[in-house]
Amino acid sequence: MAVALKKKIISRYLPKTIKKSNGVLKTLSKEQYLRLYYFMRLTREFEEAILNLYRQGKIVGGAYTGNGNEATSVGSAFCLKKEDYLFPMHRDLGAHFAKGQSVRNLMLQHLGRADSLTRGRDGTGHYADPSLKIYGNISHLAAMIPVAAGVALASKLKKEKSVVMTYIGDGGSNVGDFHESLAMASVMKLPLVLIIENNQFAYSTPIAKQFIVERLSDRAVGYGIPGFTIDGTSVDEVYRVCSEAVARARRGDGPTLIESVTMRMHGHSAHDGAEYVPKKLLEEWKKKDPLVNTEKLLLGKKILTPSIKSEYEKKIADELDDAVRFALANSYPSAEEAAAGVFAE
Ligand SMILES: Cc1ncc(C[n+]2csc(CCOP(=O)(O)OP(=O)(O)O)c2C)c(N)n1
Ligand SMILES: [Mg+2]
Repeated sequence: MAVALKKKIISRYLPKTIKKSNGVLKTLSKEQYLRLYYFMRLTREFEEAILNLYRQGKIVGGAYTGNGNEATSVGSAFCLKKEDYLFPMHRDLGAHFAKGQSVRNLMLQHLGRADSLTRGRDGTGHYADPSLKIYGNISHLAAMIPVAAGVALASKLKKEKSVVMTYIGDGGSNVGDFHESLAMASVMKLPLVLIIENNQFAYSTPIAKQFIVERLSDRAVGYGIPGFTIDGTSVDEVYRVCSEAVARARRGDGPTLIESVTMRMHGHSAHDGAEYVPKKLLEEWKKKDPLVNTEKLLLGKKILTPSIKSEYEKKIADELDDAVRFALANSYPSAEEAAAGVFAE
């Protein structure tokens, strides 16, 4: 029921708004399609590896996945250039890869090791890598949006022509920071792209108990900026709408709000069996698996061939093997190192 409703919403809203574009819409090349597919597969398999390590007791803290969200995380960050800024959330591992982060660095990070980007002080995505302009998530929901808006303001003042892309969940989009940031970003025409990943749940709270607007992109109207609701399982659609929003931001025309509709296929994190999610809903969304459907699409277009597919499978398995071995061989930080720099003297 919820899925059918969402489908109706998506199909009703999409085409009209996209066609209004002024010609910057890009079609993906064969090479781009293959890279998107590669990153999506890498993301899915990296997270599977993390879940296995979690079950083996080798992960300190939680293990979050973006299973079902790969087209959104990869397709959106893929639109960014080197000079753009990425502020991903906890379901956006794919965005880190698309922005150039290495498998080894992300594995060190997830295993909380001394040579990770947080030097072992964190076991998820709370790192920053200024060399790649990736600023990992702030746990307090929506607190990252004012920071991203601030960076967009700095970029504008410095005339960098850089774009800032950030994300928030359906649940997090109800927090005040979300609205305050959009109020400021819209008035100041900041180069910000804000993506709401509507994955139907915020922990155990379904969207029906979170908001009564028909689509979260309707909130854009209140700030006088464009709002789009897209099928977040279609990498094609995610890329097309996000690249349009990025182009708009780069032109100096201000922020865009994008609601990407997906499903959280796993529990909130590995400890959560998500018994509260109706099985039927999961079965319906399983048919929209972004990785499976992208694979079908590319095989159909003859862009992906069985031999390229097995080459990718092998490359990913090797990369993950290498990264896991490399990270496990690295030590944890000492207690002193882990605590250093956390509090101001
Ligand atoms: C301000 C704030 N309130 C509560 C939490 C605890 N919390 C962490 S994730 C989460 C659910 C987030 O749901 P949503 O925004 O939909 O993102 P999703 O996990 O579904 O991707 C909650 C309640 C928090 N981190 N920050
Ligand atoms: Mg959610």
